[in-house]
Formats: sequence, C-alpha cells, structure tokens
Amino acid sequence: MAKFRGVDYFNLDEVFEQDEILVRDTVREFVEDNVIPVIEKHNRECTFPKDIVPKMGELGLLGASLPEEYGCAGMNNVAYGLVMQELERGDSGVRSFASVQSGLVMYPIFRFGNEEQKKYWLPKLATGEKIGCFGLTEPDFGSNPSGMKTRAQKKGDRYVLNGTKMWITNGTIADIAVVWAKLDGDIHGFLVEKGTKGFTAPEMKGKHSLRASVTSELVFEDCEIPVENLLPKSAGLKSPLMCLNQARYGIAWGVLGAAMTCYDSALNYSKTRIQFDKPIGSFQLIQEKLAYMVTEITKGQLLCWKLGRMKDAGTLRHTQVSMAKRNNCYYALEIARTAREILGANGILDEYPVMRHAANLESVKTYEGTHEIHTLIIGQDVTGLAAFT
Ligand code: TGC
Ligand code: FAD
Repeated sequence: MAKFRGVDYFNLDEVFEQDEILVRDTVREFVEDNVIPVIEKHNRECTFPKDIVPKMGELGLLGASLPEEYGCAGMNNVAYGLVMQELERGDSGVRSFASVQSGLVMYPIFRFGNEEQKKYWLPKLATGEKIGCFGLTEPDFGSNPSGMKTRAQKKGDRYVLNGTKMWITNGTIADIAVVWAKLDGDIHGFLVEKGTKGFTAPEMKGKHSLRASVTSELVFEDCEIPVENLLPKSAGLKSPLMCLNQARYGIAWGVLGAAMTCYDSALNYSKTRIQFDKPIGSFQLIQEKLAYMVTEITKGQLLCWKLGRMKDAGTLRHTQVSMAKRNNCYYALEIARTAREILGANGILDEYPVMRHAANLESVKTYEGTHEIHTLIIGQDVTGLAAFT
C-alpha cells in the first residue's frame, strides 16, 4: 500500500514552522511502524498496545507541551496538535491514551499541584514509566459533572474517598488516578495511587468502539489517601473544566487524522474499484462524496491551525475550543461513514481502517462533552443565555 502522505489541499505546510513539520513527520513514521501493523489485532482482541508507551515517551509525545524542566518536550501547541493528528491517524485509542496522559493527568498536576508533586510525577509520566487516568464522569453524572456524588472527608492526616467513577480511559492500567471529588461541598482534585486500599479499577467490557483503549470504572470504598495527595491549587468545577480544554483541543486536531486516513482509503479505492467498466471514482456521485470529504478536512485543518496559534498566543477562549471539538468530531464521523459507503461491502472489513475509525469516532463525538453540550456552550457564548437546564 502507498505510504500515507497526509491531506493538504490548502498548502498548510507553508504556514507550519519547520520544527512543527518535523514533529509531525516523526510521529507519522512512528505510527506507520508501531501502530498500523498491530492495531487491527488489538482492536479485534480489545487490548491496548501498551508496549508503544515507552517509545511515545522517548519521542517526547507525553505531556509534549509542558516545560522541559519537568522532563517534557516543551513543544508549542501547533506541534502538539499535529502529534495528536498523527496518533489518531493510527487509532483514536492511541490518541486517547496520549490525550489523557498529557491533558488530563500531567496538565492538572502541572497546573494545580505543588512543586513536590510536579517534580515526582511529571518526569515519570513523561517517559511513560507511569501511566495516569482522569476520573470525572460518574454513572449518574456525565454531561453534568457538577452533581457528582464522590466525596472526600478529612480524617486526621488522611482524606477518605467514597464514590464511583465510570468510563475512565486508562483506568485499569493506571499507576495514578487524578480523581475529582467534593470536599465540604467544593470540587477538588486528588491523586490516588494504584494499590491504595479501598480503590479498585475494573475494566469495562463489551465496547463496540475504542476497542484498542482501556476503559474502566474507578471504585472508592473508604479509600484513605494522605493529605499531601490533594492537588492544592484545584478549586471548584472550573479546575477539571480547565483540564478538559486541553483534551478537547487535542481531540479537535486528532480527529483530523482519522478523517484523513478514511478519505485517503476512499480516494485510493475509488480509483481502482471498477464497476460498469469504469473506476467508481469517475462517477459524479462518488466525486461529490470525495469533494465533501476533502473540503471538510480542509476547513477543520484551518480551524485547528488558527486555534493552535491562539493557544500559543494565550488568547484562546474555551468556547472556541468547543467549536473546534464539536465541528471536527461531527465531520470526522461523517467522513468515516462516507468512506465506508465508497468502499461498499469492503468497507466493513478490517483490511481497511474506515469501519474501526467510524466506530471509534462515535465515542470521540460523545466524550469530552457531547455534540449537544458543545452546541449549548457556543449558544450560551453568543446569546449570553445558558440553556443547559
Ligand atoms: P458553569 O457554571 O458553566 O462553569 C463553572 C465555572 O467554570 C467555568 N468554565 C470553564 N472554565 C474553563 N474551561 C471551560 N471549558 C469552562 N467551562 C466553564 C465557568 O465560567 C464557571 O466559572 P466561575 O468562575 O463562574 O465559577 O458549570 P455548569 O455546571 O453549568 O456546567 C457547564 C458544562 C455543562 C458546560 C460543563 O459541565 C461541561 O462541559 N460538561 C461536559 C462534561 C465533559 O466534557 N466531561 C468530560 C469528562 S473527561 C472525558 O471525557 C475524557 S475522554 C478522554 C479520552 O479518552 O480522550
Ligand atoms: P449523558 O450526559 O447522560 O447524555 C446522554 C444524551 O443526552 C447525550 O446525547 C447528551 O448530549 C444529551 N444531553 C445531556 N444533557 C443535555 C442537555 N442539557 N441538553 C441537551 N441534550 C443533553 N470521562 C472521564 O471522566 N474520564 C475519562 O477518561 C473518560 N473516558 C471516556 C472514554 C470513553 C470510551 C467514553 C465513551 C466516555 C469517556 N468518558 C470519560 C465519559 C464521557 O465524558 C461522557 O460519556 C460524556 O461526558 C457524556 O456523558 P454521558 O455518557 O453520561 O451522557
């Protein structure tokens, strides 16, 4: 099969810096060599390719935009976005792993932790020696995390945690969980280490989507942690929501990778599949689908490029991240479904990546804020009126 060359209809390579392109091409090669050859097997067997984690660490892909003094690569946000794009070209589960580790575990430790917590955890998470997860969602509180039931109670020099988190990426394989719980009615972040008495993380089974990613429950039953494990600068729902901005940003870029590979598969297929004595790519109805796909990829790329530049400049608003997450997930899923149509029956086979990506993107459109929640976030921003309840 021809080597993946990306999709660049508007010559965006002209506006990327040389080091951003270098990062992208390095990750593209990493994915080509380490993810593509094994991902269908992992998807079939419902396992995460954990042995790629140290290699991701070596390449600086974990916590990539955090400072070098904590063992991270200190990349700018456009380079970070391109990392996410390339990882998700391989599989959304691989990008999910990196998103959670970087945006939802390392970022809160960096942003809300004290110096001791940062110095201890960040270098280990950057190399992949330690894996983390982020527990916000609960069985009864998904879109509305403010209602969470998980509680922390101070007892001498310990906090006692009780409650259940659900749908937690990396949960079962994580060495450290960033857990959000109410303490005296206010939400705070806590670090809970694997093996702590009263803490279990059973894996959730039966997924038709994100099969190459570990998804778990986190159960806390009188789980005692030292008081030092509070993230001291976390305060209120705003703290986890700030973490979500990081992950939503990565998703907006990431799904472009999934969309690109689906488009690429469909385009190649359309040139070689003969029906009615002609390549199907010569039919107007197929060309309409391809034109739709490449246009939406291009619009998503432009959105992300500008988003990244604003993030680096410190001018980015979280509602703009919502717009990009909402738009790019929606169209990536539409593109994956359209690619499946172009491939006909072959589209359902795992010889091609499109059905796996389409199934994954169903989750990606839902997690980190559903399409509807991001619609309401934008709606609130433009009207000044909240319509959540
Ligand atoms: P609300 O009153 O609107 O907000 C509370 C405070 O937070 C501020 N705020 C934000 N700040 C930073 N970033 C954001 N994105 C923010 N959104 C809101 C807000 O200004 C307010 O500040 P202040 O100073 O006034 O206190 O809170 P609400 O309870 O009404 O909720 C708003 C809503 C619905 C938008 C929020 O709850 C939400 O975003 N819900 C969606 C939940 C979600 O996205 N969950 C994701 C869980 S993690 C996950 O899915 C990981 S998947 C990982 C993977 O595998 O890749
Ligand atoms: P609900 O909130 O119950 O929503 C159900 C439906 O109702 C949706 O269509 C929603 O849009 C709609 N809806 C809800 N409220 C409104 C409203 N006000 N107006 C209009 N429509 C509304 N969470 C974590 O904390 N950490 C993780 O690592 C993590 N990883 C995940 C991995 C996977 C594979 C999946 C699928 C989820 C993960 N999640 C994680 C959870 C994810 O963030 C939630 O699933 C998501 O926030 C939606 O919550 P919910 O599934 O409970 O849906």
